Amino acid sequence: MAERPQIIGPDSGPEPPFPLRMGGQVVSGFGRGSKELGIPTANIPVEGVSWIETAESGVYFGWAGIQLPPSHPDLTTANHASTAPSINPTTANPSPQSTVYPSAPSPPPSALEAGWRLYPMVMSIGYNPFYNNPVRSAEVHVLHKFEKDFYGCEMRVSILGFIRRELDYVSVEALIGDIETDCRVAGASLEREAWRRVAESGGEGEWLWGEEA
Ligand code: ADP
Ligand code: RBF
Ligand code: MG
Repeated sequence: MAERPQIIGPDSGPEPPFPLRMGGQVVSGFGRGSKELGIPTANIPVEGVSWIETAESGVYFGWAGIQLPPSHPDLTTANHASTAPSINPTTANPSPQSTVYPSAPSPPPSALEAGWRLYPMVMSIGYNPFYNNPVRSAEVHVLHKFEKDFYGCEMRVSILGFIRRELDYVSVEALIGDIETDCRVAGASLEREAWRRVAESGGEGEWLWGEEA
């Protein structure tokens, strides 16, 4: 994709139909080695999500809450901003390493003690035309560099906006290049005050840190 907007949605915050919610335990995905591409995605089951069938296939962004187990190394590194990792040197985007993703608001002490942490995220909903998946999937790339996996953990997402439609690509490098842009667009969109506030108490917060079913 050549020309792309660098920010999504108005400064006043998300607009209907957002926020949309989805949650569940992180399961194994297609094992396609998206980690080797530098883009791990936490897969969550789409069964029982009422809006998923009618949602447009594509890339969305918002906040994610994850309940990490007591032994998880990332519990100590609380909610600070994360620098984008170097994803793939062969792509044409300007140094993603210099991108700093916004930190999410902090959950209250009780939720922190229970292992909940909030992060910015981008996610893909659809059939991954580049890989021709037979089933619709939902996978979340959390904008944080984790020390360790979190398979089996409870994950909650609050989706606040739509970035672009799902595309087919001529090469894996082209796909990675667009995902790098998605990450930057999500970070820039979420760091605005009204969009951060959505992840606080009284907004989507209680959902994101597991206090709401
Ligand atoms: P799978 O095909 O099983 O989904 P991936 O290569 O996509 O495998 O890796 C996903 C797993 O990596 C997640 O389930 C999670 O445990 C871990 N992980 C580590 N860092 C991240 C991250 N920043 N975003 C999403 N998942 C991550
Ligand atoms: N797959 C596609 O086939 N087309 C896409 O446009 C596409 N966009 C994605 C955007 C993001 C932010 C993420 C995290 C993934 C995207 N994928 C896309 C899915 C990608 O193919 C998938 O993560 C890997 O195949 C691992 O399952
Ligand atoms: Mg995955």
